[in-house]
Amino acid sequence: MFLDRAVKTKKHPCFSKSAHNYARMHIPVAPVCNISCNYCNRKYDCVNESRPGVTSEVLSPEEALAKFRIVKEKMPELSVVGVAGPGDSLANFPETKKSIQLIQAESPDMVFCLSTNGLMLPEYQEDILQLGISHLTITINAVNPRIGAKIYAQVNYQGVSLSGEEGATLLLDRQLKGLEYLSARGIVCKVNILLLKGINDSHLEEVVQVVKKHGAYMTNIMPLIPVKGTRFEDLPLSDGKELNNFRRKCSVHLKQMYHCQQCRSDAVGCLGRDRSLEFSDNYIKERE
Ligand code: CLF
Ligand code: SF4
Repeated sequence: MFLDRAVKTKKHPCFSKSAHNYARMHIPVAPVCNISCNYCNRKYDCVNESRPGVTSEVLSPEEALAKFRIVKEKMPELSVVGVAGPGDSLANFPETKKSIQLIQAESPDMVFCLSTNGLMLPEYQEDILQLGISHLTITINAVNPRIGAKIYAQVNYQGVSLSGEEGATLLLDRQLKGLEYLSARGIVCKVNILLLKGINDSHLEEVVQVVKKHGAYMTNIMPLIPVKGTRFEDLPLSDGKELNNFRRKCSVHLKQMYHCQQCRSDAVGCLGRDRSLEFSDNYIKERE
């Protein structure tokens, strides 16, 4: 790993458990999504990186900068700024890019992090490198299009909407291409995998092995939080013990994350010590 990436990883609470006293801030500047997951209801946040049932405010890049200034002043332990929805960070790339540029101009020492479904990675991989983003999360729930077809209802690419295995094949191809390209150039890539019982549970190890081959630094197997009105709302759930067994099994292949908080897209604070309400737009307006 490149030296500065190793130093930054030590200050990133998602990538390093020992960084638990460092805080991250999500700037919710990405409302649009370009795929349709069967576990997602867009009334809520992107389940890639969020807890459903909590609707986030959406900020413009300028508002994100203003919020960043407030958070940074009150939270000296802030080390990471991330874009994790509420839609997809790359489906809103102009806003994502501008927000990062604005914040970076003031605080070049921040670690910048993106979370994405990966569909647009090949389009934006050069921009991601140039922007100085050091950490990336791609949600890859399947590496077999037959399984992917059960998870993704639609994949919208260049004005065409694909479904079934066709959509899943395109998505997977672009996820793996982006992962490989960016990992090879020093971006620290984590792959999030949603554990979907009866859909991909017997496939998890294969996902981990394939993403490892394409350069992933670690994987984060997360439990499904069922959302009403979605196709997967009644999927059986896993308890913590079962989840950790899956993670342990996969740890033979690759580093695993055990401390994910499935954050909101406007989360602020150290992992497990969320302070997002304190910095919500409404709260700030009330004080003004
Ligand atoms: Fe945010 Fe995600 Fe970056 Fe972390 S969250 S974009 S990598 S800065 Fe972290 Fe939250 Fe788990 Fe995500 S605990 S949901 S893994
Ligand atoms: Fe929802 Fe995220 Fe899937 Fe888009 S990528 S459909 S926002 S869970």
